[in-house]
Amino acid sequence: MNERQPELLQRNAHNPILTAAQWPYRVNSVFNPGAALLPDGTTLLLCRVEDMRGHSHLCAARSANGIDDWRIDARPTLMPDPERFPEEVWGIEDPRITFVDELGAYAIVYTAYTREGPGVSLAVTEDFERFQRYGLVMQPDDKDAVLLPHRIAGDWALIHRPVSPHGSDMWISYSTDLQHWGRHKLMLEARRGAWWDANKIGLASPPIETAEGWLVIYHGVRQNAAGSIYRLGLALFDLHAPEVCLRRGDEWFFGPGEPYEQRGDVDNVVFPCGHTIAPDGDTIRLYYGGADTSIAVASGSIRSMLEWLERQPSARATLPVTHDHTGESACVDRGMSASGGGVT
Ligand code: BMA
Repeated sequence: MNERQPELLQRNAHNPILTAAQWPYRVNSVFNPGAALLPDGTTLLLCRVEDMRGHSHLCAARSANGIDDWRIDARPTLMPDPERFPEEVWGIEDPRITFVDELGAYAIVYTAYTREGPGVSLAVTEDFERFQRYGLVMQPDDKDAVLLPHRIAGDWALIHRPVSPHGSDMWISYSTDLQHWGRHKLMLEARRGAWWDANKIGLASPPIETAEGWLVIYHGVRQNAAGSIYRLGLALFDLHAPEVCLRRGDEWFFGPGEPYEQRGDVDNVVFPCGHTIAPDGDTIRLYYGGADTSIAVASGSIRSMLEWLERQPSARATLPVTHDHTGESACVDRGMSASGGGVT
């Protein structure tokens, strides 16, 4: 049986750290923030804010310590602009932020809620005041997307989560200009059957570049008779070919456990879209939406996450991993056929 292991993430005692009650204008809920550590050390959260119509926009909150004393923009920071971008007709949601050295700016990849379902949009900003919109870069049904912070072998790389009749898996696509995307590759498949991450997964916060590979926190959705449970897992991908999975944890490492995660507009959801990493290069603060209602933070160590991944049973079973980069991955559910099966 499993030995008891220390928790990888510790919830902050002040959770939830941001709620609708703190907002300078009337809103229903605040959740699923993207995060950035600004050059002066300020933590900026770009929060998804749901208004009283049920439509979302994005609003920035800034704090010197990343925990309290938030300064919240008096008005929405980034509003849907359906006149120029019709795909934003039902709102914009779930931003994920990466600082891109080459652009000298932050890339924000977010969900545009189109009449045909959620799609992926991109905007770039230097200051979180003025935004250059690229519009829809992945058509519906697609979400849970982020831009990697630099080119891979000369091309930009976008992780996203299209929906297919076979399941909702993570893909990666490449581009020379941030606008036109191709060379689509399957990155991580949802497992099938009884697994905690069966049928539907998606990227959580942006991948973390480590010496061992891209460390990816992803969410898995378990459907049961009572609804869904959103939990978090870990996987590691090749630095030079991020579609190649090196390790994948079998178990989830974080899930709804506190009242603000278990009860809200959507019960039993922890949903991170952003994190900050301290100057020590190891301490991570993961910012997440609790039950689609409020914002919470939990902290941990990147090194401990990598060590945890190494101890996972399937990592042991599949190591040493020898990849020829032809797409065969150590991370498929070996209990099932490659074609999936079991789910219709
Ligand atoms: C997902 C996204 C998230 C949301 C989650 C739980 O599909 O829409 O924004 O937090 O569902 O409702």
